[in-house]
Amino acid sequence: MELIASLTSPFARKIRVVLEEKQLKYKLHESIPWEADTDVGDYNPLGKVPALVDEGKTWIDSAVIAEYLETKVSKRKLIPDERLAAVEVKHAEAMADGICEAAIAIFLERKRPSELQSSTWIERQQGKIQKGFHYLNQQVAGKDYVCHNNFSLGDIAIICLMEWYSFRLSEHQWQTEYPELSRYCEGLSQRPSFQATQPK
Ligand SMILES: N[C@@H](CCC(=O)N[C@@H](CS)C(=O)NCC(=O)O)C(=O)O
Repeated sequence: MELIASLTSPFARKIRVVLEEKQLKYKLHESIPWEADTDVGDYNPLGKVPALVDEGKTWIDSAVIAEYLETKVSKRKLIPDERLAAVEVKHAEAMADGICEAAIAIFLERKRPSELQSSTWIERQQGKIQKGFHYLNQQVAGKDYVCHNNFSLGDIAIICLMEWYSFRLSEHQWQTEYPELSRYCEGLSQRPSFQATQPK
């Protein structure tokens, strides 16, 4: 099994955490999609990480890859068997991934020459992040896990989002604004699979 990933991508990190949790051995093929000599396009026509090569087939998109790994290895479940419960976990994942896309859009916009940056675009993304964090703060209030009192792919997506956000957009001290989300993240981030995959 070979994972095409960059070490800073929150989407690739989701899969690195899933692989750690399921104790699956894999080869890490590091490739940064933004670099001129990247070979990501050889694996994913969309030029995005992560991609996973397994048994002669290449899978793309972190949500799809996580589902593939769950189907392949049912031990140490990250998506429940019961269908509605599984949709709830996928919903938490989609929310975290969507917020992450908005945060990445800001990060990329700020890399452009300042005269080309759009403050309207950045504000639009900030609105998604603000509402998204508020939603997550409510979802995890008083809880250790986002769904069904069990560790799941939903928790993985949220931790990968929040730690990427703190890593890349560190000027926003979100912890005091969203105390329940902060408490939840502090508890979960001690897990060995998160400790082993810190963005750097
Ligand atoms: N929905 C995709 C998003 C993947 C994604 O956007 N990856 C970023 C890195 S964090 C990327 O490779 N971007 C390169 C590009 O957009 O060209 C997933 O969940 O895998």
